[in-house]
Amino acid sequence: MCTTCGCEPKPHDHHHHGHQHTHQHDHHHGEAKEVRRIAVETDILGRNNRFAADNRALFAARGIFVLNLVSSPGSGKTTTLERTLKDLGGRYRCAVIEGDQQTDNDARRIAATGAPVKQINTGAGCHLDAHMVAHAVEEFDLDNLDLLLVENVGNLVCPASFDLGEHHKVVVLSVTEGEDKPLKYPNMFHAADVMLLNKVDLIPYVDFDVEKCKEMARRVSPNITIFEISSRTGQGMDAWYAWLATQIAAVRG
Ligand SMILES: Nc1nc2c(ncn2[C@@H]2O[C@H](COP(=O)(O)OP(=O)(O)OP(=O)(O)O)[C@@H](O)[C@H]2O)c(=O)[nH]1
Ligand SMILES: [Mg+2]
Repeated sequence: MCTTCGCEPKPHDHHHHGHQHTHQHDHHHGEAKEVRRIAVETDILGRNNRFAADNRALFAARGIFVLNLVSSPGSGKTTTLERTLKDLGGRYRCAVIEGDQQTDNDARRIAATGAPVKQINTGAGCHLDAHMVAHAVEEFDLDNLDLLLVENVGNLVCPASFDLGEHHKVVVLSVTEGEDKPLKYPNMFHAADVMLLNKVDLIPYVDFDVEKCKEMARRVSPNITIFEISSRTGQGMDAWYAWLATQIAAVRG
């Protein structure tokens, strides 16, 4: 169920689309439905937030640094994770949760790096929620973990609303998507503390203005930390690794 994209049955809202209601009765009926819709949304997010708080307390108690990677489909979340795990797997104890509607393709790619991984298939669902993550982490040895990386379902809208108990949302934006995405999908960029601008190896082949993109991202998220990377060539990854190292050290205490 999702409160953002309409993947749950929602009351009709014809009156917003030019269909004139003239009867007082219809008007009240619509208002009642709207009140019920808001109550359902509040309920879903409230329930999610309670699970997220439990997750956060668990991660804090074990000293695990947790990131929630979000992006549109295909921006390079899994490729970034693969390279990060290959490069840092010797230094930190890492585990991964993979979220996709279907298939275990990404989990198999992660497993090939040697990291423990749990695939969640959401079916019709368009995002991970905190309850799913709570169950997924039961499979890991949490006493021996430094870094938990969660790859959300590829979707630039719905995962923004769902706290998983992570320390930060990391939004991955690739240069093939157009530099205006932060303004078009502001909720996601506002929710993220870090942006990985990926596929910079493709800049010569696409019309993409890096400075404009960074300016747009900062307009919706003034303190966002931005790394320009290519998870294909490895360009720019060292700065990302340095940031990770600082964060992991801080959480470990
Ligand atoms: N040129 C180039 N291609 C990349 C880069 N990163 C990823 N790709 C390619 O982009 C495609 C999608 O990458 P994935 O890592 O599967 O993307 P994803 O975000 O995990 O996709 P979903 O899980 O489906 O949302 C693959 O063909 C990758 O090889 C990059 O830095 N440069
Ligand atoms: Mg993926």
